[in-house]
Amino acid sequence: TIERVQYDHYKYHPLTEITSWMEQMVKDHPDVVTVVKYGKTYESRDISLLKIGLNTGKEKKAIWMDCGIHAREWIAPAFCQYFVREILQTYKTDAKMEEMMKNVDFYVTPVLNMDGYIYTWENETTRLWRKNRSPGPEDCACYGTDLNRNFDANWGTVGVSFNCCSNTYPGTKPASEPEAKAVTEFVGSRKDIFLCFLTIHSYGQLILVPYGHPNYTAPNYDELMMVGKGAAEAVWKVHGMNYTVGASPDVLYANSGSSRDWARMQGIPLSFTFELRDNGTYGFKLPEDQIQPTCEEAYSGALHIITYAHDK
Ligand code: ING
Ligand code: ZN
Repeated sequence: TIERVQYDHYKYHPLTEITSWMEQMVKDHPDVVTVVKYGKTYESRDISLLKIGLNTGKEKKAIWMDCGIHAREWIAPAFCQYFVREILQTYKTDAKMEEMMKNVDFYVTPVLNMDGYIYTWENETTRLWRKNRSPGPEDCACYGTDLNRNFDANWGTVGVSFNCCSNTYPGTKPASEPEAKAVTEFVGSRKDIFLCFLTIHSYGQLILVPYGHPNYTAPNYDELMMVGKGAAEAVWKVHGMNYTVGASPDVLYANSGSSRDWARMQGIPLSFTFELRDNGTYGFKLPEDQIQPTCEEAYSGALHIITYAHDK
């Protein structure tokens, strides 16, 4: 007999375990889950996502979710994995989830910045690394580009530093980095199918809408705010945590080159950044005993947006 140890969703996992978990999802749900490799990191690791949905033979719409674009935000990959488990567990008994699994495919990337994620697992001195691991330009000794400043969305204009040692270094040009290029090419080549684009970060308890640049407002800003506020209310109902909704210049500070803005500029109507717990008490080092409540509330918020996108 085969005895399988249950995957512990309420612990943080190194990349090797997350990769095996992805393969296990395909083995456990071969009719619903596939792994799609869509690029390579700077250090040549395969960037992969789980494509999840019921095969209906019809053309399907899609939902995008990526986690771990910033290396140190460990709660984000934990959430993507929790999200996958939840939808796979609920669709068999929940009629609404079954309907959505028939109409859309979920494209979930648990760890986008794999090189950076591994680096944060190396030792305590590198635990707070944010960027990817590509070397800077020739005249600079530092490593890493901020992947959430590297997308082709008002690239390099606000909320960046061209000092390559900075945590907001946007790279040498839009999508100069293989990780940002992979998302750009995968989503960009099938942008018409995506109803919604969710990119998961920590921390700050925010739901951010496009755009990060103060001079631009999304054409459907009112809709984005309404849906975002609905999501924040859904989050609040689970454990009473407050999430603030808005465009980043209004909520904190302006930024450019984010994947959220890029996705909206590509025509994907519902594009959001989630900043999960907490508000700074533990910050990026969110204790493991908060993984479960954080994931439960964020799932409720994400599902609010996804359901709206599906029903629209
Ligand atoms: N924050 C995001 C970042 O890329 C952001 C999103 C931008 C938040 C601007 C607030 C203002 O900086 C994190 N935590 O990565
Ligand atoms: Zn982040």
